[in-house]
Amino acid sequence: MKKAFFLLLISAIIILPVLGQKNYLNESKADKDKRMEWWRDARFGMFIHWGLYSVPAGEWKGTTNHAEWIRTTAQIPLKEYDQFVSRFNPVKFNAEAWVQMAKDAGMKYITITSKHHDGFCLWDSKETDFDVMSTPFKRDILKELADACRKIGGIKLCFYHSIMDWHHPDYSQRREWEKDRPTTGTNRDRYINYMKKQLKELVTNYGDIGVFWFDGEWENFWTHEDGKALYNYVRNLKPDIIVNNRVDKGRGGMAGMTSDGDYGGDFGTPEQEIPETGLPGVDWESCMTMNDHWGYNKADKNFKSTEDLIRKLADIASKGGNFLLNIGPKADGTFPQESIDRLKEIGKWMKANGESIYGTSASPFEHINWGRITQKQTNNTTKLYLHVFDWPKDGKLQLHGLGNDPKHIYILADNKDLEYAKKDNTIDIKTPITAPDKINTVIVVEFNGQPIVYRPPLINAYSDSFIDQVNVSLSLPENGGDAVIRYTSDGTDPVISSALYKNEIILSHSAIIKARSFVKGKAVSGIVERKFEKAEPWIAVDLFKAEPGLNANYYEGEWDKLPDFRAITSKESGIISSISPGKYAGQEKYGVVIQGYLDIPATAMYSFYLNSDDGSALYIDGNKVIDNDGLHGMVEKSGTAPLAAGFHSIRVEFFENTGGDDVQLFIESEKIKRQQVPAKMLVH
Ligand code: FHN
Repeated sequence: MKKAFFLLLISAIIILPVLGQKNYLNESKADKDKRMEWWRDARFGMFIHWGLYSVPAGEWKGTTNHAEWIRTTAQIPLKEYDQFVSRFNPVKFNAEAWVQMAKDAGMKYITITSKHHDGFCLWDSKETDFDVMSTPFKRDILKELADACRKIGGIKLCFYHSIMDWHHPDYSQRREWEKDRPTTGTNRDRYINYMKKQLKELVTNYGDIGVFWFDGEWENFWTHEDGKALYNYVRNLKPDIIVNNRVDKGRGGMAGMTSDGDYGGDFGTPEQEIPETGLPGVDWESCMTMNDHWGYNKADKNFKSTEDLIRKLADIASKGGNFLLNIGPKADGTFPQESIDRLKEIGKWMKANGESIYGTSASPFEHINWGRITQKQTNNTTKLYLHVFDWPKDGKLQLHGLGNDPKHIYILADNKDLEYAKKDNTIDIKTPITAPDKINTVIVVEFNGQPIVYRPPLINAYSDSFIDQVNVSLSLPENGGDAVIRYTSDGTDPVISSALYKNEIILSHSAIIKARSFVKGKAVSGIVERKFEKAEPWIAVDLFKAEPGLNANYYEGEWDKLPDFRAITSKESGIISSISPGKYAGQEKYGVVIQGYLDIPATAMYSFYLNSDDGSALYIDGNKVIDNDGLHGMVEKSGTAPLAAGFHSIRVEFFENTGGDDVQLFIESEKIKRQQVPAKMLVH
């Protein structure tokens, strides 16, 4: 009896604390909506990448294209890198100036690197001496920022925190060039506990932290189970904290959205890109540099224009996302002047137009050719904010497809009323000849109730170009209501007397299809058009002998885009049975050229999809069909080619810099469902 009681007592002591840990992975929508509310309203934040890497400022032994990755990209041994600790002394750092600049730019939160991949901590951590208190500066930077946010108000402090750590001995996934740091005796649990204790410091000692922005989750060191556990850990520390999707393993490359599954993370994190369309019900934040580097690089003067940044902000908000715009401060603690200038100019625009960004939701329209649209409902009134990039030259701005009757249309910045007329659900707005704001003039269209939007029909077809014929179907977008479709195939605008769409259109010649929705004899939507081109199939070649597989030539080197491989001597070559990195998979700083012939089974229009990390390109019969070049995560680009049955030359070029690596090619036609190009189609 005694023993059973003792076991019960022990198990209660062990289990209860765990039971005290709430599982937030199945949080209710209502609870999440409440927690995310400030973040969704904010729409605009400042990213800050700052640390020891700002000391070399991107330069190392004559090369100048480094930044926050410099310890890896310049292969700096740990001991040599640690010397930057004694040189980090940002005497001009002024937390209140930073916070005020973010606030004046119209930003609502700051996400700063508490610890980047190099492991250096910007705060006074009791868990390590590899922190700012070991530098000549000896001030707790994050604490000064937290105090400044509290004092100035209106800015939430958030922390970027890297899971990957190139300094802590127990983060056992070393850089492939690091031969001087053996992993014997390392203990991953010890590292994870170290990280958790530091996260507890950050969430306990620095005020009301808004977001943990994790990063560096992609290495094998970190698992999906780790991700779920860490998400719950930080949520239990601070239940209202928001956590990005890089806490776990569900992120789909640089496109940043979370794959289906039980992954931790509250929002997607597209990086250096903006999704084509918003995703209803999905929270996401595009993070971008102002120039080409996250950390300060003194040679990088390739700053995006203020126009580009303001339009990106509007584009992102029109798709229901947040914009996290990066600053890479200098070693002395100041922002680069180019960044300061842009923040000021953005702030001027936000001062006059911030209402069209904050608390808005995605446009109810699809593509708008003169700009973007955001919307906001207050009580029973809707305001559409028309972000006009391309100001009409004829004094008339048209908005097609709005079923509501406007009660007021005006320019947001100066409340100047604009005359307008509405016919067939098209609103013609009379605009001044010159744009009040050449970057982005916001016009408000105000009406009662929820927006009623008649979207133009969809023009569906396998491809815009075809060989013999293409079947075109027209359809209404969801909740198209009682509309019907009228269309033309001679390029003229559809009118009430145009053909009523009933059955599939079969085109055997080039044509422009235009379509429009009509309700009770009246046009209600904009006009959509799609151009179809008849193409001659590329001629196949005869092969004297076709052996299975393709020729692969491997090259070693470090590039940020595809080199001219013809000018480089290959390290080795061989035969490969698929489009893949082959024997070099998992390595870094290499390139491969795969070439031979595609055995095409039937004459048809073929679609190709090229996925790669990093850059790649596809040539067929010498034509560049896909350009997927550049430094990026696993990204897919597509292209089409009209091919006659038979052999066609194929060449895939691919390079890997650092990080993940892969290259895959998919093929599809109306008769072949999308698949990786099978070995039986690859010969040399
Ligand atoms: O490797 C990091 C990089 O240094 C930078 O912090 C970006 C910002 O999102 N995140 C990782 C690359 O995806």
